[in-house]
Amino acid sequence: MLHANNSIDPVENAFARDVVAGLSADVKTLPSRWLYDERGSALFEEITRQDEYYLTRAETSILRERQSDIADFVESRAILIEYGAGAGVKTELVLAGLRDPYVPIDIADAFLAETSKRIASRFPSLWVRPIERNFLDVFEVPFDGSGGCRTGFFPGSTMGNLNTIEAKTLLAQMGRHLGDDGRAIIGVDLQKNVDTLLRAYDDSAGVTAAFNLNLLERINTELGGDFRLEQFEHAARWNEIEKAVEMHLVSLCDQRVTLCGRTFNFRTSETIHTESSRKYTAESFERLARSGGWRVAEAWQDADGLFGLFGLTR
Ligand code: AVI
Repeated sequence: MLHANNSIDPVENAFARDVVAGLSADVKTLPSRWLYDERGSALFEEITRQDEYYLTRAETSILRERQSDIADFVESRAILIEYGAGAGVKTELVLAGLRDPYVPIDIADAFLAETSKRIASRFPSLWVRPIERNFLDVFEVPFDGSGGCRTGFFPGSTMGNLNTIEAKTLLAQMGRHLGDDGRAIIGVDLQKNVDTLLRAYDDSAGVTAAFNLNLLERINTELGGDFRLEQFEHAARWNEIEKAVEMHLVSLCDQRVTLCGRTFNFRTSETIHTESSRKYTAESFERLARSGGWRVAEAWQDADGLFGLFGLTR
């Protein structure tokens, strides 16, 4: 809703609420989910094709090379529930060994519709039942009457974008959705030398920089902000305590920004923290899985040991 001064009401608009709260904090931060408007989603797709961004290639190679092991682990279960749809060819590799139905869960309506359409045309006899939800919300996946066992699929290292509380909450929710005999396949990026990690989040073509800066553009367009993009710079930083690559937007001068009828001051070099991508070892992921009620039964890696795909049981 627009106020008399043409600003968006942060009480009613979730994006405005998060931006106002995030920029008002002592350490400025914005939730990474707002990076994914239409342009942000397209830029993310482009990131996955950059030489430096090894994650997608490595995970896809595991799914291809270990397809029969993964099919054995899944044991022709009915019902694949995918947390965050749109993983494209990765989903198709897992679906090849499964029976009905396929349940993609995603907050973005357009993504869900596109994924459902693509999967339905590739697997004409598969029953696709999309659920439009934020997978971090608490909700039920309706019982479909087939009584089959369920498998959860959460690829792409999106787990790494969740903080520890969110990750545990999601794992517990997956436990409820998938049941005591359920299984899950989760992809996470592995810890490695910091140079390789930082290059993956600051590619030479500048696609990741454009992806990060697009958040300011989105604030300008949707919330009437007056960010001057040329006065901010993308930075990827390694946080040794969190074992995470962080994306920041660095203010290049002392400046003042207005949005939603409020003014925010930035000092030179002050940053907005826009995303964390946590990196795991087999041991640290095992600890996380256990804290969410799961046990690691299988661990698959690509030939270079860059990425891990874990098969979980209860
Ligand atoms: C979606 N997610 C797993 C990506 C990652 O690697 O954390 C998002 C991303 N951010 C910058 N590059 C890619």
